[in-house]
Amino acid sequence: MFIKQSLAIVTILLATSACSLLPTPSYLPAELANQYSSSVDDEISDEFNSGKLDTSKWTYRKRAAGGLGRGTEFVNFAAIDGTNEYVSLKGIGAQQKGSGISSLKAVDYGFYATRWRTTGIKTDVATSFHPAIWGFWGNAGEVNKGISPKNRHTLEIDLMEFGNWPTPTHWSTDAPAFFDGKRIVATGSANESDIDFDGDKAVMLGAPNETRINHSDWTTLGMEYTPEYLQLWEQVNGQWYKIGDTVFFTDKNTQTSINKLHRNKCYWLLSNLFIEFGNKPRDRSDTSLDVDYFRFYPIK
Ligand SMILES: [Ca+2]
Repeated sequence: MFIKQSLAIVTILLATSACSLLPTPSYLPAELANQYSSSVDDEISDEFNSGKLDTSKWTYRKRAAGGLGRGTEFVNFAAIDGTNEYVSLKGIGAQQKGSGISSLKAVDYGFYATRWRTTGIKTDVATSFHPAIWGFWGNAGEVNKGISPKNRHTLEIDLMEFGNWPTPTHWSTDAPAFFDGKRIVATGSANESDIDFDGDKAVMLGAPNETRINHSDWTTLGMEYTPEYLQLWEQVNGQWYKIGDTVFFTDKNTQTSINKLHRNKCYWLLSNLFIEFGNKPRDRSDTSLDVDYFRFYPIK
């Protein structure tokens, strides 16, 4: 009996010891552990490790200002290391086409985490492509989804969006609000009568951000979307840090606040579109938006 108990204790100690050697997963910022589920919503989250598009979660993007490619030439999978893969959304300059995928499920409050990089994006010349990871009330997909149009106030959340017209080429994080499908200016008014369609928007991380111009490095971003605010995070060397400005849901639209009427569920789009605005010279070098994972931890 004593031997059995001792063996059991030794076994437990060994098991504990073995576990302690494993790196502690830092999937969520530690200080947010009580706020969000420790498990992802598997209906929209994807590690992109299965070698092909999971059509129970994603559809190919359909509508776009520029051309959209199809098939594995444009949406393919490649290995990072071991069994970890990423989805690669190609932009092929000679064909003037980009690519994109859209979620089939819409979600709102929770913590979003995504690891991504681009290839082929040069900082010193305007690119013809437009990589972005963003939420919208419609998915613009081949399997088309959208939330009820009865909600006249809507919100777009650009977790990461490249500007492809200025140089240096850069990305930013913001959240333009819409009324009846048109963008609202940041007048500071709760009254929707003073709408200007060339308006401003709430900005979490402005652009250009000179410290973030090495676009071929993997970048891990997190974003809190709660009924009260939007907050961007970045994970560096396993540690999460808040970055940028908090945008609060209030009763008006400004650069730092969004009228809470606009809070809506979003479909999530991962896209690398071909878009050329104006007459500026463009670099049509092939590009890609590579995404290691997209995770959504619902709010508790
Ligand atoms: Ca992956």
